[in-house]
Amino acid sequence: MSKKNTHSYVTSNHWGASVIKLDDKKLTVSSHPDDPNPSPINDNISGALQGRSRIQRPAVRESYLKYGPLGATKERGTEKFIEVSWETVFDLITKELTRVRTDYGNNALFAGSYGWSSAGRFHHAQSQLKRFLNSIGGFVRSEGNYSYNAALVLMPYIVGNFRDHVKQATRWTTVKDEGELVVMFGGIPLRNAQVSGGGIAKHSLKDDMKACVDAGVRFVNFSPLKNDAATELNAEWLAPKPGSDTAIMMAIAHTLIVEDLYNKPFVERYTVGFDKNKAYLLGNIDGIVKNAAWAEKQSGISAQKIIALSREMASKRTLICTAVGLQRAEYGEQPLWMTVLLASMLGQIGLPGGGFGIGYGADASIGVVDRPLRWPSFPQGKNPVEDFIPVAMISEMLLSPNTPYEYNGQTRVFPDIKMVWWAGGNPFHHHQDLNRLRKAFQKPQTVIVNEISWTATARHADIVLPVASTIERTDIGAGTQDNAVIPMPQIIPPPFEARTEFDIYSELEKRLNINTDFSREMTSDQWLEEMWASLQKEAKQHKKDLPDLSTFLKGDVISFDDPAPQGVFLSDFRQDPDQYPLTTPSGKIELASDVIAGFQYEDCPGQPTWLPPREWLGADTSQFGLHMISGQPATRLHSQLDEGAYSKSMKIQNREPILIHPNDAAKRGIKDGDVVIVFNDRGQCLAGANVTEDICQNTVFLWTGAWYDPNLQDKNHQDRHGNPNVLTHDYRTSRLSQGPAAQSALVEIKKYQGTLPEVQAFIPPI
Ligand SMILES: Nc1nc2c(c(=O)[nH]1)N[C@H]1C(S)=C(S)[C@@H](COP(=O)(O)OP(=O)(O)OC[C@H]3O[C@@H](n4cnc5c(=O)[nH]c(N)nc54)[C@H](O)[C@@H]3O)O[C@H]1N2
Ligand SMILES: Nc1nc2c(c(=O)[nH]1)N[C@H]1C(S)=C(S)[C@@H](COP(=O)(O)OP(=O)(O)OC[C@H]3O[C@@H](n4cnc5c(=O)[nH]c(N)nc54)[C@H](O)[C@@H]3O)O[C@H]1N2
Ligand SMILES: [Mo]
Repeated sequence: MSKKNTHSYVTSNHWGASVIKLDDKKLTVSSHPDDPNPSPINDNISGALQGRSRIQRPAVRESYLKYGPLGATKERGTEKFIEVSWETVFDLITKELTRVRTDYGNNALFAGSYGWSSAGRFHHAQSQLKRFLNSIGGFVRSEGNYSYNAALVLMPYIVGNFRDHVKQATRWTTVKDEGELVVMFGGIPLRNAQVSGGGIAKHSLKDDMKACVDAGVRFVNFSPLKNDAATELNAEWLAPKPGSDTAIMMAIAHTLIVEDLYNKPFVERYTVGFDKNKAYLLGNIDGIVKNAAWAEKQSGISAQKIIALSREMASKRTLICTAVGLQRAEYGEQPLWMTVLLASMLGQIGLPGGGFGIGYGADASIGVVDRPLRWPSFPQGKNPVEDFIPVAMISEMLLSPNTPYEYNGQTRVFPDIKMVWWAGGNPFHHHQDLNRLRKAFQKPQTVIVNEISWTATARHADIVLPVASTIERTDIGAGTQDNAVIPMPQIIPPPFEARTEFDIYSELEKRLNINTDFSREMTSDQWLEEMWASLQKEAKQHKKDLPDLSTFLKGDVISFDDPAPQGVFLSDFRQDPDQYPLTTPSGKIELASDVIAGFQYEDCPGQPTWLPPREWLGADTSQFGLHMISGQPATRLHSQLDEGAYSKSMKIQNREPILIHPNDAAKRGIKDGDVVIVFNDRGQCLAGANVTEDICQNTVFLWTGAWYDPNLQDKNHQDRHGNPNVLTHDYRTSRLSQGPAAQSALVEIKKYQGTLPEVQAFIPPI
């Protein structure tokens, strides 16, 4: 693309490259012309970054400012903030960091700081914070993520490192050429594939999948939501009870056994433990035969359908795709392990267009493109504190210091945290059971949050630092799994008194009167030059000459060759399992695991097991009759830029939409467009009813990401805006992975009566 005039810039976000025109302070954001399927999330940028919710100046919670960390009187999240100078805030932080480290040590400082922050290799919020804290003795970190924690912990025991495997996912090009059937659990929602960690130059998934359909590949979609499969796929839609996929997969496996349709040589050569699965599926262990009739009772999918599909899967080149959304539920390990068992029984792992893939659709790059070389990054340094928590145990850690917990075969003890510092994440978006998190957030003596906007997390802090966003700082864009580098020039200066995080820590480094390990006494421009030079060197080894940094920043996307356009997952292992063993204990696929069995967790035994969740439609639904799913929003990235135009355009009377089936709505006297109260024992929120046959009965879908807006005058702390995490529980997947388990929650709904309260989430608390 050529630049139209001096005020037109290319930039990057997690949802893709875009072109921004600056016309006398007015920003116009459009999609990049080379992107075949650009994301409309771009439309949120200008409205949100220049909106009312932008943090303008450093701010301190009123009673914290008056009485200090040990004297603050009121609850966090209830008070007004006082704007102060950078001078004042730097003094406060310097003193408090020194006090906490001297009195309690660095392991009283939690800076797990989970969250997606923004694209850009240098101004990455967590890397900046972690490097700074590492230079002064470290911090307690968090391990894993909210996306696929069960997979991160389970998969190494049974197939290998999950992050590596996601990159090696079988490409759609091979499905087009060799595939015949794709069976999706949780679909492959194109709305999710708008996004790719670190950015993506071209959204090709839609066209790649469409090419498969044109080549005659059939798609089957097990999902509560019809449009988890794009219309173009003409997928057969089967809607099981949420949380019952494991039972369906077991019945398919059972059918393959009793009809002698499974691939014995594959199971024999490439796997261990199958005898245990066979005994379990045939009912020889617990007396329950996991046949199709049994699965029909659990899932609502007819036995006949399950048997017919089993036969079809065995007779065709079949790819099984399981969405990571399924494992974000109680016992989330089980559908993963069953996916691997099923694919092993079909015996097509390592063949083009066959086998399995977990997480297709969770990121625009999976099965589409990969990174040809290591992109430069801002080094975090070494953390002298060894302690960590599994990421989704944040409330538990703050509420129960010094108590033991189990995780992945270890018994660990929670640290006693006195200070929390969060940069680039929004726990009051991402964590479950927000009323519990509110209580947990009262525990530390000091909470610092670096933010662009007045999110609920910023409102629950003591000290809030206003930071620059992507368009207000210079950076180098490159997606973790993309084959392009994207310029990210500074387009406008940081507004009001916002500063880059690099500047903030460089200043603190001086005041703390310590070493200069953080900045190395370099400016951000010098760091960028150094990072760019290292990329130029790497690129040269790949026979690619890159321009100098300033030319790059003024220019356009630079693409490299995709390293594996015809990649097939585990093809090496299939070819020669002795030469290319897996990294599992046996080197083979572990359909039963002695190591996991040795942990003796009844919530995650040593082989795939049917464990009905505490909350699902198979449990007691007399009080709360609807299963609530809360997946990723089409109109934004999580909670980011919720004040933007596109995000707001889909809200109903300013509330987040909740999808509900016409029969469920009629039963409750609810009409399309009504505002409803969604409630259970844990909390309540308002939402806008979207009555649609796209969702199966007895299930509702409330997107994540509406900014938490509790009415603190109300005894239920009713959220006025539609945040599902006031309703989700904080149980987690199992003791093995301690992952978030948001998708297993029961709720009830009624029509809202009376005058609607105003949504206040975007009004600054100053
Ligand atoms: N119920 C339910 N809950 C879920 C999920 C679900 O399916 N259901 N999904 C989970 C998943 S998979 C995930 S990954 C999480 C996502 O959870 P998060 O990653 O925490 O969500 P984001 O809204 O992306 O939060 C990023 C925050 O960083 C801020 N930010 C952006 N750039 C910068 C920067 O440069 N510096 C600083 N300091 N801040 C910046 C943004 O303003 C925003 O508030 O949510 C999880 N929560
Ligand atoms: N637009 C947009 N895209 C995003 C994100 C975003 O915030 N916005 N977030 C990104 C991130 S961080 C992640 S981790 C990925 C997440 O990617 P996923 O985890 O794949 O996304 P989800 O929307 O949580 O879940 C996918 C689908 O699973 C279905 N599902 C849920 N429970 C069940 C079940 O029990 N059985 C079956 N069969 N289906 C079920 C839901 O209908 C849901 O639409 O998305 C990424 N993409
Ligand atoms: Mo995620």
